[in-house]
Amino acid sequence: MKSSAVVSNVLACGLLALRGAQAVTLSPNTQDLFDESMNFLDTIYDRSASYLYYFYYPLAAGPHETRSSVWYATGLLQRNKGDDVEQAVKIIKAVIGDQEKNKTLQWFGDYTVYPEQPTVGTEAYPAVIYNSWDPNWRGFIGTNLIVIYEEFQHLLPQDVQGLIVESMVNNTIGDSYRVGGVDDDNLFPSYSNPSLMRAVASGWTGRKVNDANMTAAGEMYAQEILDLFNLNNTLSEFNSGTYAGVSIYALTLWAKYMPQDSIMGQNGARMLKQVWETTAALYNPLLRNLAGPWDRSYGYDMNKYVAILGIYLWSLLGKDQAFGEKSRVWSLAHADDFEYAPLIAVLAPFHDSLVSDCTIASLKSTREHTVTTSAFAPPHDMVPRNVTTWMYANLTIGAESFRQDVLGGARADNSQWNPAVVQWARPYDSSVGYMTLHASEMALDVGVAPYALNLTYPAGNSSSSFTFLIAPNPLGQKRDITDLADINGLKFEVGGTVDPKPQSTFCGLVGGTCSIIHGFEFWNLTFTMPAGSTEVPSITFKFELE
Ligand SMILES: *[C@@H]1O[C@H](CO)[C@@H](O)[C@H](O)[C@H]1NC(C)=O
Ligand SMILES: *[C@@H]1O[C@H](CO)[C@@H](O)[C@H](O)[C@H]1NC(C)=O
Ligand SMILES: *[C@@H]1O[C@H](CO)[C@@H](O)[C@H](O)[C@H]1NC(C)=O
Ligand SMILES: *[C@@H]1O[C@H](CO)[C@@H](O)[C@H](O)[C@H]1NC(C)=O
Ligand SMILES: *[C@@H]1O[C@H](CO)[C@@H](O)[C@H](O)[C@H]1NC(C)=O
Ligand SMILES: *[C@@H]1O[C@H](CO)[C@@H](O)[C@H](O)[C@H]1NC(C)=O
Ligand SMILES: *[C@@H]1O[C@H](CO)[C@@H](O)[C@H](O)[C@H]1NC(C)=O
Ligand SMILES: *[C@@H]1O[C@H](CO)[C@@H](O)[C@H](O)[C@H]1NC(C)=O
Ligand SMILES: CC(=O)N[C@H]1CO[C@H](CO)[C@@H](O)[C@@H]1O
Repeated sequence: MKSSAVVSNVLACGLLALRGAQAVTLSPNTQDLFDESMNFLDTIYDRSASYLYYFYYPLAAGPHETRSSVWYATGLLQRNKGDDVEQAVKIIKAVIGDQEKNKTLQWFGDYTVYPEQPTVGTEAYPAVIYNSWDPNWRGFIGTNLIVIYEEFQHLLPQDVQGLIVESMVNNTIGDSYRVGGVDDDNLFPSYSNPSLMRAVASGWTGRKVNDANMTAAGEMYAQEILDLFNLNNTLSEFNSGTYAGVSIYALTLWAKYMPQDSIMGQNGARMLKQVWETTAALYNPLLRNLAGPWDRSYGYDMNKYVAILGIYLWSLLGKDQAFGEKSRVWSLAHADDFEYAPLIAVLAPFHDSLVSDCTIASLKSTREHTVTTSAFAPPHDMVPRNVTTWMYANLTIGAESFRQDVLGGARADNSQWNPAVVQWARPYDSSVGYMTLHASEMALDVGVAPYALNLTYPAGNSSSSFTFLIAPNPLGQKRDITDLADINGLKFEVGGTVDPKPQSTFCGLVGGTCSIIHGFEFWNLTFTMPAGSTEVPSITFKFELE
């Protein structure tokens, strides 16, 4: 239990140590990622439709999907074997052909979610943002078209090049209709991943067609994002296994395609390095997981779901470190994000050159240290969130204090928001145990120290409760978790003002009393306050590895 935590400065890596030169060919790790993802995507490509099938849990009966098809087209252009280029061109034309062309609609310039979808905005298919249409598809697909144009122009017929630029003009105009808080939209500068994509889409397109206003709009968005970032050199959408990957992708475009007279060209590489430094400081290579807290997560154990960051780790460090050598990545939870891999691979030679040797060493390091930083996502954060994470070889404890005006983080999504997370190695089978706070309040204070976690609800009362989602035990260990003592691999000592005896329920795949989240089943241990208590709700834990 003795420990001497080293407080780590996540900026320790400095900014100048570039690794390797920019290469045109893929590194062995990246090539391996590229080949495995393309081999998989080849099997779900429908040549007659020129779209990939819709690969998303639960698997749909037949339809195709738009966004992943463009990712695949990027891979086809990179591979350039047989009729790959012809297929890529068919995909690009089909996707742009179906792009919304009516300027008066809120989803002008957006692409379909899937090509068979009914007409959005009809009686049978009402326009519902993030549902029947997805405003972020402008960013995802548009920025991918930029990569295709920049990297593979020499393979594209003249008319397709023109089509891409025209598509980007409509895309950028349509995206300018987005204003956070208006018309059900939520695109504030703090919504990092789509903001970063919007800025580069507008900046690239404005320059391409000599539209000074469009160029200026891109710079303006970029400045707003940068101002938030510079507060602590962190993304407002902090530490997300999935969306840090998207932000890193977008920052790669800032650094690679924006000139030095652009705020994006000036800051993209630095921001990318700093995001990686923080990510590396929070990455535990033995657990193969990013430690908490996670602003937005699609799972609780990166060995069991495809986080986009996992795809980057494959490219940087190899498959074994990212997912395990034998992992069938297409069969993990959230496997559809594996479809992003060809695009990440194509950008990898440039991207990897911005990740310093020091950051690579930090990703591989198991040394004990504590990370403290903060992140700020207005308008939903009243004050910056303060993060403390203790990193140890077989145990990580990470949490953030916050004051918000919505439940479930800035995205108001409690299925993604994990403000206090503990992960540990389970010696029984080397698997990862986890415990995460399922937030039920809009304010939290945290204390994190070696082997200790304290949580307090400053605005709570006797009706407050602390719900923890807990990993089921490994196969062969106790089936039922009715109390903390039943949890495999970690010993708990509980204190605070709560009743120390939790209620236990199971949220299972085919049974139980509550629903799974993102394909993960879990035990729900909920601690309530003693009846009539007038104390501030708090719970404290001391942990010991088994
Ligand atoms: C564009 O959408 C508007 C509704 O906002 C509709 O009135 C108009 O007819 C549409 N235009 C075309 C060319 O379909
Ligand atoms: C762009 O929008 C205009 C209408 O404003 C439309 O005529 C044109 O076909 C669109 N271009 C593409 C590539 O969708
Ligand atoms: C300039 O761009 C802004 C933001 O994209 C837009 O609202 C405005 O209408 C544009 N003005 C002109 C003259 O194009
Ligand atoms: C985080 O720390 C800053 C001081 O650095 C403070 O102003 C802010 O209120 C803190 N946030 C929370 C949620 O406690
Ligand atoms: C971490 O756990 C592994 C096996 O689960 C064990 O071999 C190793 O000694 C542990 N390391 C530390 C630092 O506790
Ligand atoms: C947790 O709370 C206990 C009791 O108030 C206190 O002694 C301890 O220092 C706190 N630990 C942390 C990490 O905040
Ligand atoms: C506790 O606070 C919540 C939310 O403010 C309120 O709905 C509830 O009635 C309060 N409970 C008690 C016992 O005061
Ligand atoms: C956890 O269990 C409590 C009851 O003990 C219930 O109120 C809550 O909705 C459950 N939460 C989840 C995410 O299943
Ligand atoms: C935790 C941390 O590093 N917080 C810093 C964030 O940035 C502000 C403003 O520069 C500092 O005051 C905090 O100390």
